[in-house]
Amino acid sequence: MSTVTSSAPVATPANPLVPAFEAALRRVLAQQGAEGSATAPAAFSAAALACREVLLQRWADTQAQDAQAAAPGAVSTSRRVHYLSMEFLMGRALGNALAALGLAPSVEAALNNESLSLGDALEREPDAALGNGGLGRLAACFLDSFAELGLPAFGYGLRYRFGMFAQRIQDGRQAEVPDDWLRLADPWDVPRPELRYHVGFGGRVVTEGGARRWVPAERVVAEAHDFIVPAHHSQRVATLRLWQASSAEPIDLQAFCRGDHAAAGRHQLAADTLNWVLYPDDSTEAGRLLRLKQEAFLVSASVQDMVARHLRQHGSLDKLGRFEAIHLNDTHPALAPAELMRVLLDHHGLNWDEAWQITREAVSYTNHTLMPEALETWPVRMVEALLPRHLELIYEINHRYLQEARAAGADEGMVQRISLIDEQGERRVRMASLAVVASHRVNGVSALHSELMVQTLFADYARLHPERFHNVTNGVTPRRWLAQANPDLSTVLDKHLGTGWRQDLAQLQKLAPLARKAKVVAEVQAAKRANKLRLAERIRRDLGLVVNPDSLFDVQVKRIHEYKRQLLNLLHVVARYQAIIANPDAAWVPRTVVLAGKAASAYHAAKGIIALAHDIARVVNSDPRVGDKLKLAYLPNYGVSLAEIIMPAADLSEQISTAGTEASGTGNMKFSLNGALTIGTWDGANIEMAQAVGEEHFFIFGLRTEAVDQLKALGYDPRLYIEQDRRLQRVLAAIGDGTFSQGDAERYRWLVDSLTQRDTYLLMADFADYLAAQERVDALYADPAEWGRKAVLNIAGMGGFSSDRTVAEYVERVWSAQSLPPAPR
Ligand code: 26V
Repeated sequence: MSTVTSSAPVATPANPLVPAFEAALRRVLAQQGAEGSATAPAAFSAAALACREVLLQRWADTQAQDAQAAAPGAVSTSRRVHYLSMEFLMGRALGNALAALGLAPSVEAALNNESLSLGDALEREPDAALGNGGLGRLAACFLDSFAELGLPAFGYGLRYRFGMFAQRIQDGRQAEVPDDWLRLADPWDVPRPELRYHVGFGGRVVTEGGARRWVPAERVVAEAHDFIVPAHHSQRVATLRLWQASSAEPIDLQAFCRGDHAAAGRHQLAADTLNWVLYPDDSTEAGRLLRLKQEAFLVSASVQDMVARHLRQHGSLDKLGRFEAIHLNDTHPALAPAELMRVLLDHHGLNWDEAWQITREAVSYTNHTLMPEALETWPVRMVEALLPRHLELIYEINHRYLQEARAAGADEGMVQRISLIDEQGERRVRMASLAVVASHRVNGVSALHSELMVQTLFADYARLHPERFHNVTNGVTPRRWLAQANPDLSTVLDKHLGTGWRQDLAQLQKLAPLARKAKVVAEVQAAKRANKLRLAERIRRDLGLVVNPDSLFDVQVKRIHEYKRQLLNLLHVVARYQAIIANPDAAWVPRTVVLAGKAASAYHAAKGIIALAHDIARVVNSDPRVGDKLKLAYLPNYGVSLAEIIMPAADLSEQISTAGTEASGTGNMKFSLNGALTIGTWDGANIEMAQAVGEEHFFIFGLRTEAVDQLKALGYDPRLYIEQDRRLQRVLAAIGDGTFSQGDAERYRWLVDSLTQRDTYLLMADFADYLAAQERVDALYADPAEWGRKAVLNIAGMGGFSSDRTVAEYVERVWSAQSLPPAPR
């Protein structure tokens, strides 16, 4: 299987890269051949190393171009973007690099000469899974668009030794295994030993000559490792700069000589620990101090790197905010404004007003969730112990901000609400408040989310500074999520639309009139069937389960969270199972329900949902009365590479969060772009997608946000819904009586209790409407021509959901010099 054959059309017969590339490839293969026989891993590293040479040259050229554009006197409208994120969910890089460089055909030929296959080589690459979910994958799509749009931009992150854990399923339960993604040498890693900065922790602040100076107790060195992201239609690249910590102190030789090796390496170990893991747990207290340290480390190294580059290019700091943009991907890097203030005040001697003006011009912030449990706050005592100077600066920012607010008429209640410090109980720093106060722009990630953001979470700030708040709806890169992941569909699109959609996704519109042509619909359906066969093979390989490729592939893949309601999906599976048993001879539309996703390791309810899915699957899949009328497949270890197989193969995309809870979603876009129809609630970006595609081509169901709020305000009682619905009663009874848990009626009692007593996410209230929508799905699927027509219209409507459009809007509204108020001087 080759996933890059429909690569971008840069691959002309006279691709000038080819001769040098082939020579490099032959050299590496020969070396490896001499050391043993050439194998798929050898083929992978040979191809990657050969790409690396080209990328390094492009990196140097891009930096030179950008330095020229930033030179004093040059007219440049877009500021250089520094995208700070604790997560970048990159996935594999080789297929993307080959597609971008137009080198796939020549590598394929070279490998075939050695009896190797490109598909096998691609499969050897571990995913770079330096992220948890949507937020991290969005950052990865943005890097692709930065390169493609030629934006001078850096992603800044941490070089985690272990990425997102690998998920194993043992006895139907999730087990977490460390993801040792760097166990093989990483061919993409470009160490930059010349880019090193000191980062301090702890200690105290002293006054010297009237100025405050921080004397940290511990110092680590941050060293840059670059990962180069190529554009597909130009020679430009974007840089992902990942920081690696090492100790600034050498080993303690005296301790070593005493034989106390642990004490001798203490500093080194403390520094190493910083890079050990990406926090997979968005929901525990454990390791929080280390997490805060990681955030401070990312922020300090990145801000120092930016200031150093700016000084090299401009010689002074007064215009820093007009040339450099610092973007906070959620609040995880929200210490950045405090760090920038520290550098400007303490290292460069600026006064407060100058430093604050620069900081506010530079900083902007994206909020990615309104869920109160996910809002980051840090105990004041923790910040004080680790970052005493930053805490002083946060206090001063707060003091001045609250004074201004009082002067503008804020009462004490308001002052308490907008304060950067939460004074209730243990005092805590509110990171979202710091991010809003220090930013000139704040945005949400879909129209609904941005609106709710200013009505709820940031209502006070929005009243005080309405001009700060904007919406920028998320998008996904069509290069990875259509061209690379779905070569068959890409070929169909190329034939009818030309190849330009890779750069300008809006061209998909041209497909809409072709939805009436049976031949075009049939071609799209043939591509879908090929992708379904590929997924069916993966399900057989991973689960030993045989599924019917002509059944309706009904797919929900994403992190497991109660608000995303994978449980509602399971309730439907059980209801359908019971209905099939009750009436096996009815004309059932065969369905394969596919689930995948990881649960945070301490998130017990989410893990319970995974267990229930496996328990239901065991019973349903082995019931001879059911056959292929219904199958449930839970694919383990969901990640970017698995998503690349799943997205193109789905008929139906499940986007069923409780209205008002999913900030945007991006999986929803990937599915629809690949020709799935969506069953979804009026939530996040589902709304804008339905409007773009036409609501009549969407399966919309469920309560809308206002209705959810109203119901909750009136005192929601799930029992009222259960009492009225016999199907719901039977489903809950079966889950509660051990039907799926080998007679163990205790196993899911907590779950049934929670649904009948609290049902925080309103599954009971939406159940009947969800089932009705599923019936409409069945009816439409029974009419393949009509289903196919709507699938084509879904693809055609997705032109607006490219991350190129998203990034262009960030440039226009957030990152351009024009988005700043005129300079006072
Ligand atoms: C959410 C929650 C919800 C309650 C329990 C704890 C917890 C922890 C983390 C999160 C999500 C944090 C941020 C995040 O990943 N947001 C996702 O960002 C995507 C890109 O903007 C967006 O498409 C998703 O809707 C949003 O959930």
